[in-house]
Amino acid sequence: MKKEILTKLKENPSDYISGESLSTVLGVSRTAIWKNINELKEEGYIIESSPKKGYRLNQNSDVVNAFEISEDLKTKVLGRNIAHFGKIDSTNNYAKKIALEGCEEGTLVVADFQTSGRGRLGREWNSSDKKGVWMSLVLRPDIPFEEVQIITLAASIAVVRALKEVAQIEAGIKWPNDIIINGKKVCGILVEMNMEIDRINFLVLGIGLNVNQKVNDFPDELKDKATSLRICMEETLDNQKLLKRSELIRAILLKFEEIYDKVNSGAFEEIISEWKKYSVTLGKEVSMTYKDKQCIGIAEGITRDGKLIVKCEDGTVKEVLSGEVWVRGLLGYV
Ligand code: BTX
Repeated sequence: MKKEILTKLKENPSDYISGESLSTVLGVSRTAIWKNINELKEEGYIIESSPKKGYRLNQNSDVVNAFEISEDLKTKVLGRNIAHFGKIDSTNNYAKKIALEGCEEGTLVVADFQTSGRGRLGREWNSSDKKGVWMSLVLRPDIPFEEVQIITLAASIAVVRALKEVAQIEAGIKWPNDIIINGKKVCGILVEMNMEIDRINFLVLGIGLNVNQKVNDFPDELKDKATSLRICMEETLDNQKLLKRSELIRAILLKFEEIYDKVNSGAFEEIISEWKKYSVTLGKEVSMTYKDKQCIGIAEGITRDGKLIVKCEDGTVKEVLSGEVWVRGLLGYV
């Protein structure tokens, strides 16, 4: 019933619809309409009610749920099966659990709030309530496990493309997994792998994108290094435009599916060449820990499977899989 009411409200974005006409069209009592409208409000929809005119959906509603994401979703596989949570420990944890139980490829797990959002190497990912996109996808790619890094690069490209399309923001990629705007991190990507002998059983691709935070929504230790789309838009373009998390999720799913098809068909060169266009790492001085030694060099390129090629000060050239590489002298948070 809630879906039907929502559909009716969305069909008439600027007009009020009376409770009476909703109850006639949907064949239920006005009390039932009133109860469902209240439930929708509790889910986060902003519904204006006027005793004389009826109900109208405020276009500033920013709600994430399976209904909102699926509406007009153009993907073939990704996000066709959705698990949404108001609150969860980590969408990656849940995605791993259902992947082990055999869920279908492309299953999307998304939450409004994560109590234990995770970054790499056990780091925390700040995932405040309804302020960002906290999502994980279950993938079963047809690639050898040594090439898994290409998924991170592909996902980074997808996010950059989605931000350009939905928010007209040009973001950069800091190798291997940070999306950067104005020198600050707006999005992080965490890929976790489950293997069987020498092949990938499944991957969980976690994406955390800051959307609606204001500076003060971040804890002190993140204020200088994190940003959100809202902050960027206030600083730059159109601060009236409200970004909807569901719209961003749809865009990320579609952009990622386009690139994921290339991953599965082995078109890695195309992916790498697009990634290079957005990279803020290539050509920069980097500092890294390699086999327990500190090494400084220039990031010169990237291999077919996404390793960073670094020419060190001592003249040696190293290929770095992930570990720790900091871009020096460019970004605020080295
Ligand atoms: P990372 O290890 O590259 O980055 C983690 C670091 O980023 C933290 O140590 C902190 O300095 C900084 N940080 C923490 N929270 C934020 C934030 N909201 N914005 C900007 N910087 C932050 C990056 O790991 C991978 C993050 C993946 C998050 C997604 S959300 C959905 C999925 N579920 C889950 O538990 N993790 C992923």
